[in-house]
Amino acid sequence: MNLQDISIKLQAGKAKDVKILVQQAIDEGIPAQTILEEGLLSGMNVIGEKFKNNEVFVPEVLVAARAMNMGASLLKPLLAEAGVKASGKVCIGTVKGDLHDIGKNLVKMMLEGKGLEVIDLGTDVAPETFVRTAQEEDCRIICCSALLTTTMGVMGDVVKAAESAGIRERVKIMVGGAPVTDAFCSQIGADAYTPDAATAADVAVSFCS
Ligand code: B1M
Repeated sequence: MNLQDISIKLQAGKAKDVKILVQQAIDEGIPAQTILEEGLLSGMNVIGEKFKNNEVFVPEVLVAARAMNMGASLLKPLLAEAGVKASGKVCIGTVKGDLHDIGKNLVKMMLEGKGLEVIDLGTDVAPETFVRTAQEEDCRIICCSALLTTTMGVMGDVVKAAESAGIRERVKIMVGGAPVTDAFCSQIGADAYTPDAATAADVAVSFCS
């Protein structure tokens, strides 16, 4: 099948069709990572460009996002490779002021696939919430996602809050999201920046082993 069909249905917000096509692609033996990248993410990128150019607006983006999540949920068990398994607890969230959760959900999916226990704090998460959860649940990693240039600075506040709470030595802080870079990660004193969900999971495993 042509994975562009998934991309087109996703752009049109046709969640049910996306689900059917993703299942069809899986049944045809197309690798989950390829379906994700060339079908779902490719469609989301087109929507992103159109959003930027004011060709589509929030409601259209929301239905596309819903279609993306529906398709991704079918891929979840397949993306969870049988490879290296790790143990440890991680808390993840999108930082305060930011409601984007598609990338965060993908990272969560990949972390779970590697055997890590993930506490999902959702979106709009305050630095204190990340830190309190890490303390109460004995997390080894705090994962922060941000999609807005106006919210990525909150990640620096998470690092500071972890220092103030005295847990910085034993908790790794991982950051990611479209505007985040390696240089920004170093600047705020976080432990690791990764550009995508699969790499994030690999790094998390290395921190937990
Ligand atoms: Co928003 N939005 N949005 N949006 N939105 C962007 C991010 C934007 C780039 C669009 C644009 O202008 N081109 C722009 C940000 C500009 C900027 O800051 N420089 C933007 C804007 C401006 C806004 C609003 C302010 C718009 C408005 O209201 N005027 C508003 C803000 C709301 C808020 O958060 N307070 C807003 C709202 C929304 C919707 C609600 C409509 C919707 C979100 C729905 C949802 O998430 N449930 C939405 C969407 C969908 C987007 C775009 C189109 C797509 C984002 C996405 O899901 N990408 C986006 C444009 C774009 O990115 N092209 C855009 C797919 C996703 C898989 O990628 O999240 O990058 P991403 O995750 C990647 C990696 O970054 C990485 O892994 C994933 C891939 O493997 N990753 C990590 C992510 N987190 C990680 C953490 C890690 C490691 C890796 O370690 C911990």
